[in-house]
Amino acid sequence: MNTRVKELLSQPDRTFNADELAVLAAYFRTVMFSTLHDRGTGHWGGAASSAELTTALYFNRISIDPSNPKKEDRDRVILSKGHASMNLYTILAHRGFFPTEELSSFRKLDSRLQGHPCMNKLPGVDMSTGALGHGLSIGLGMALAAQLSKQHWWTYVISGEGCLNEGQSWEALMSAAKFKPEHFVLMIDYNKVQLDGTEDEIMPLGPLAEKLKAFGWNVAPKAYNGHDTNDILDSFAWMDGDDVWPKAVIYDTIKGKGVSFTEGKNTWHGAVIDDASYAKGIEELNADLSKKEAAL
Ligand SMILES: Cc1ncc(C[n+]2csc(CCOP(=O)(O)OP(=O)(O)O)c2C)c(N)n1
Repeated sequence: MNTRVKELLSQPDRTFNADELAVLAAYFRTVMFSTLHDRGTGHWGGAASSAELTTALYFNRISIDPSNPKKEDRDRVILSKGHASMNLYTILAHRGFFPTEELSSFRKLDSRLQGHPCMNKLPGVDMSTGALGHGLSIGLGMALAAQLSKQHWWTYVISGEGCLNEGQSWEALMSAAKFKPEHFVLMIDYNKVQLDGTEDEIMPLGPLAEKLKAFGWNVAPKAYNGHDTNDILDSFAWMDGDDVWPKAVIYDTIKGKGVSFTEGKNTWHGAVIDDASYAKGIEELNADLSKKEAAL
């Protein structure tokens, strides 16, 4: 770990600004890419897609306590696109939920870091995910639990558009619009590329914002850039803006973001990162990290 990142991560304050978040996300990408290469398994494309979204949530916004992972009134985050587990694991480790050294156990037998996140094994995981489309229904339950118990935690569901291909997501969208739990937010990592093709080839979702509105959701007035930490912080300001629930935010993202030859390619959804690709890719990721550090 380089010194600047170390300094940032050793700060007790967890409300980093946009430039600091950009450095952290760039660093986390290097960790994810290296770990997935070392282990010869896992999902790079989707993990790279959500890197800034998860970094901004965990290092700027949510209220959690890594020393008390089950704290009753903590904010909840559900990574509905559970195959992007390496993204969540990297964030949770660097946020203090478990030692960063444990990342190297990814997908080994008996590891707490399974291919898809397991809430019963790993502290910090609010829900086991992996079967696409479950996250929103579960998140709705958590948000309703807050309402019923008169607590005020926020519930965030991070969903790929693959989750929205599942009928269950649309049942949850209808139910949430009926019950309107406060502090319930759907964050859509909209990279438009899935496992074996593009969204348009598999199941076109557009016009997505209009559909969400028609289902009764309060939808952010624009699609934010999910790799621009300034834009993500603006989306957080929008979440805080009015009291109309539930809220949905669409983020335009790029699958495999950060490595030129993986960007926008479904073939890099879950491909093994071979040595030659690793050498080329890590050079690009390190260069991006250096550029962002220089801008601090
Ligand atoms: C119910 C279900 N069907 C199929 C799969 C196989 N699968 C895993 S990831 C994926 C595509 C995910 O695409 P998206 O949600 O857009 O994620 P991202 O592009 O961010 O990786 C599919 C079809 C699954 N995990 N669950």
